[in-house]
Parts: sequence; structure tokens; C-alpha cells
Amino acid sequence: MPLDNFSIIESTLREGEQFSTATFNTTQKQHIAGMLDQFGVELIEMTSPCASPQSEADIRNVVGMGLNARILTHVRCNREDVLRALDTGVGGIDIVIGTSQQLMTHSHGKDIAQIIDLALDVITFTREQAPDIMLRFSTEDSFRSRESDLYRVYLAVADTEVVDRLGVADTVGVATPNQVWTLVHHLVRLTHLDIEFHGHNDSGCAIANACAALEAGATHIDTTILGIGERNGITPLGGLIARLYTLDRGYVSKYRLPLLPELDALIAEYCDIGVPFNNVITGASAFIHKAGIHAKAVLADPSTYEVLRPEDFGLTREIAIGHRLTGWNTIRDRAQTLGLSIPDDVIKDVTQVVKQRADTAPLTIEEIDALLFEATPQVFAPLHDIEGLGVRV
Ligand code: HCA
Ligand code: CU
Repeated sequence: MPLDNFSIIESTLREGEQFSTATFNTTQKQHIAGMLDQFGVELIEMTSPCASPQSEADIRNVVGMGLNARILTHVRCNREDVLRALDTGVGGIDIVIGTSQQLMTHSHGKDIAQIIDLALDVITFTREQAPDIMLRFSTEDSFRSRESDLYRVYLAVADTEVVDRLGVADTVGVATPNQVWTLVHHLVRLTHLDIEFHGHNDSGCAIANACAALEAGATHIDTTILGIGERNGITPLGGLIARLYTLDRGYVSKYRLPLLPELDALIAEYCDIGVPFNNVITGASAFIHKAGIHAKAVLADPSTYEVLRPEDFGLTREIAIGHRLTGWNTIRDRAQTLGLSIPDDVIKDVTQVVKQRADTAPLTIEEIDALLFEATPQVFAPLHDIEGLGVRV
């Protein structure tokens, strides 16, 4: 069952490099690869060695790190690219060619018969050159390709029995979860090969589509940290983790989840973008509860309004206090945190003061605390002897 046994192909160092503000230097690439490896991703995909001299050198550098994760590179469908990729010592090659009318016309100019001939030539050549390498073949823009064309290509490739995996790519982020489920389901049934899904986020479905792919039997999902990639990117690593965690925490227990905030922060820094406020898991507001009704329930039992436990990701929840939607349970909790013992009716009075003042502007935590200290009943110690001094106070 793939959800129990899927692998992440982490493509921050390939798709992620195609993000508008991403230009990772060698040290940064090594740092990213090292952290992804610690997080536990199974595969790391890197930019083609044909992209630039530094890209080629960086693959060798990362391969030389001897990580647990298998290092892959991503190449166009031709023999020269494959030879250069093999020369870097990678553990796997991802080959791709466009099959939609748009890409056939404007990208490589080949028709479906020519694509099939080329694909069969390149994959059999690759297998001859490298009998043990992990080999994947993918169609680009799968969801705008004619269905009959797609199956012709995939079945011809599968028939050679030289590839380990077929890739499905929602290159322009147009697919719906239903469409992804259906295509992956048919490919699993027809080929019995591993299936990879790569989904862009142009219409906001990248996480849902990745999940649909897994539910249909896909074995591999492409992600990038923070979802960076061409345009607005692909399935984010953290988003995929959250989606699966909420189905069953066991699906993602193989990963070191508390490293996620560090990974997101690292890429935000390298790309000079900041982690989006509403980012899944690591956005600044992801674990802030505000309305009095929510806060009361969360204080009693966090699972009332949390499907992700912040502590599983090395994070903490926060209850916003000084606003007009606040409730007396929240104010009482703050008093207890401060060690103050204030009767409930007084807490309720303080709450009304907070609400009234917050109608003008939110109160800071210091202002709330000051109100609570002011409201604390003065307790005078009874007169007694200070032991041994005979002094009455
Ligand atoms: C690209 C295209 C690609 C390839 C995906 C894949 C896409 O930008 O090179 O090989 O699985 O989105 O189609 O990223
Ligand atoms: Cu892509």
C-alpha cells in the first residue's frame, strides 16, 4: 500500500532552482542536501549537469557527501544528456519529454511517433550504459496531453522493461485530484511499475493532487521546500507532510518532523522571501488561536481545534489574549500562568475592561499583566512572631 510505503523525491535542488529568486551556491546546496538527508527524504533530485559547469560540479559535490538519500539528476530525452549525467556518479536519472500539443509544437517539435522512437532509444541506451542505475521516464505536461497519446507513450516505455518508474507531471498546475487519481490508477493497473507524481500549484491543488496520486497507488511524490519552483512552484514538502499526517501520523513517522521549521526558514533565507504567514505548519499564524470560544476549548484540550500537534514539529501553540474577541477563560489562564489567584468574577470584570480597551487597539501582554496584577486581591499576612526574634510584625 503506497501510503504506507511511499518515497519523497525532494527537488529543491532541481525544480526549486527554477524559482525566481533561487540561486544556490555550492555550500548552500550541500547544506540543503545534508538537512534533507537528516530529515529523511529518500531521494534528492538535482539540476541537470548540462545546465551549467557549476551545476555539474555541484552534483559531484553532493554525490561525494555519501548521504543516505539517493542522488538523482534530471535530463532531457537525449543520449548526450544521459552520458553527462551518468558521468557524475548519480544513483538515478530522471528523463522527461513533453507530450502536450503545446510542447510538441513549441518545445521540441516532435510528434508522438517520434517521441516514442526517441524515448525507447534513450532509455534502452541508458540501461545498456548503466545496468544498475535507477531509471525514470516522464511525460511533461501530462494533463494537457491527449489521453491516447499518453498511454501509447507510457505503454511503449513500460514494454521495454528497462525503466523502474514512470512519471506523471502536472507541469502547468491544471489537474484536479480526480484527474490525477484516474491517470495514476490506470498506470498502476496497466504497467505495475512505480509511479511518480510531480504537481505544480498554479491553481492551488498541488498538495491535494499529490495526495490523490498516493491514494491511487503512486509510489513517489516530488516536493520542494516551501514549494518553490517555476512560477508559484510545486507540492511543498511541509504541505505534503501535513496532508499525510492528518490522514495517519504513522505515514510520516519515518521523517524527522522537528527539522521542518529549520528547512523552511533556511530556504526562505536563501531565496530572500520569508516564510508565508499562512504556510502549512511553519507559517507564523499556524498555531495561534484567537477567538474566546476557540481558546477556551484549546485550553481544555488542544485537539478541539488542532489536527496537527505543534510539539511534533518542535513548535508551540499560542493563545492570543489582548483583543476584543478574547474570553474570560483565556484571561484566567494568563493569571494562572502568572501565579495569581483571582476570583472568577474579578477575572470576568478584567475581561470586560480588556474587550472595551481592545475595541480601540489590541492590548500588549504587558498591559494585560498590569491589569491582572492590579486586580489581584491584596492578602495581608496575619500578625505573627518572627521565630527566634520575639518581634511582632
Ligand atoms: C521542467 C518540467 C518539469 C518536469 C517534471 C518531471 C514539469 O521544468 O523541467 O520530470 O517529473 O513540471 O513538467 O518540472
Ligand atoms: Cu515542474
